[in-house]
Amino acid sequence: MKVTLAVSSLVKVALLLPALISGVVGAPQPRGTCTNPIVRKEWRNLSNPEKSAYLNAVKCLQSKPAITPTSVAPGVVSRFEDLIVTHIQQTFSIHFVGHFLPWHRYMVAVYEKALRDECGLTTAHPYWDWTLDADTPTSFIQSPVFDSTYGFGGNGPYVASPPGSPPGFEVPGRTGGGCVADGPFSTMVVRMGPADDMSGNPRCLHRDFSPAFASQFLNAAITADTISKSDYGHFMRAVEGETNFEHSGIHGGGHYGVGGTLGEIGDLYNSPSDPLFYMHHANLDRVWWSWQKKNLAARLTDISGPINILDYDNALGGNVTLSFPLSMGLNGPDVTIEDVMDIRGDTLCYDYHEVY
Ligand SMILES: *[C@@H]1O[C@H](CO)[C@@H](O)[C@H](O)[C@H]1NC(C)=O
Ligand SMILES: *[C@@H]1O[C@H](CO)[C@@H](O)[C@H](O)[C@H]1NC(C)=O
Ligand SMILES: [Cu+2]
Repeated sequence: MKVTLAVSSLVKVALLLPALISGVVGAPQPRGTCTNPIVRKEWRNLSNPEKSAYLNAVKCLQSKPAITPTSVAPGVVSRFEDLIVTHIQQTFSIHFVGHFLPWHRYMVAVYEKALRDECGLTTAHPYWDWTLDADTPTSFIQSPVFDSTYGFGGNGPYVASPPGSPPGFEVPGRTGGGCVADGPFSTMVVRMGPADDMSGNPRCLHRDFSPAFASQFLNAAITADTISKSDYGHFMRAVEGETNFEHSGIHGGGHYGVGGTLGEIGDLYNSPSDPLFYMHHANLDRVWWSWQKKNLAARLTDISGPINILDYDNALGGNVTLSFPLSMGLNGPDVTIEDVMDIRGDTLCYDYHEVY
């Protein structure tokens, strides 16, 4: 069985070779190995020039033309938006499913590759360890990630919810909702969304910090508890939490802690419009890798969870398995869950500076 899997994955790598991801598989290496992984670091462990280079690479991607045809997404303009389109298209098949973590692991890797290959990034993708900031609501808003020079900028000014908003729409304790006024993305034009609208709605980037919510769901204790789960099924459900604000997991903690009700990163479809999306998801990936590393032999193959959204009792279908396909649309080659189980494997080739 083991041999069969190894052979089939070698065949797959060979087929994909022309399109292979360079930050993901280094060219001079023998096929099927990852001997020199790039190392992802926490934002505050980058030097200031490294921070600026990363932010400039993101702006570069935002200034390059899209590869998505306008027949698919009429309003798409930039290369940065290509992955947003893919995320919007698959929203209901990549969240609250077993492959939520594998799909988003692959998404961050594909984004990292685009920043490196197309925009000259020389470091690995950084991550935001929110546990360093989430002790209190006040410490959260003071995170260096929100710095206006060496960070992603901060909150928007307070804006009331539109009249007639449904109950349950308000993220508890939200404080913003307006345009991000400082930092490198204060002049950014957001075009995709809201929700699944891809017709192009040019507007500013919004944030709606909900500091108490962030502190509640991104702290070190909840993260440690998540990583303590004994199998992938329980681990995955702890990461995603429930679809309400009372029982969010660390995933919702980042999305709603920063995006609240009115910020793009709080929009289930359009969340990758905020560049912080990738900083948050890189850390969620690091949480998964931290969990995997606690018993790597078993957890490089431990996968389960529903194929269909929220179908935890398998009423609509079964669980995903290692052969389940993951698509990044036009942004990268199709892979399977098996291909992304190991971040130092045949398809991905990166590591984390520190794990939990
Ligand atoms: C990252 O930076 C922090 C704060 O500057 C420092 O305490 C820590 O040792 C650094 N971590 C590594 C692995 O260099
Ligand atoms: C699906 O996975 C869950 C854990 O994620 C597990 O409890 C359940 O038994 C699995 N269902 C089947 C049919 O194997
Ligand atoms: Cu997502």
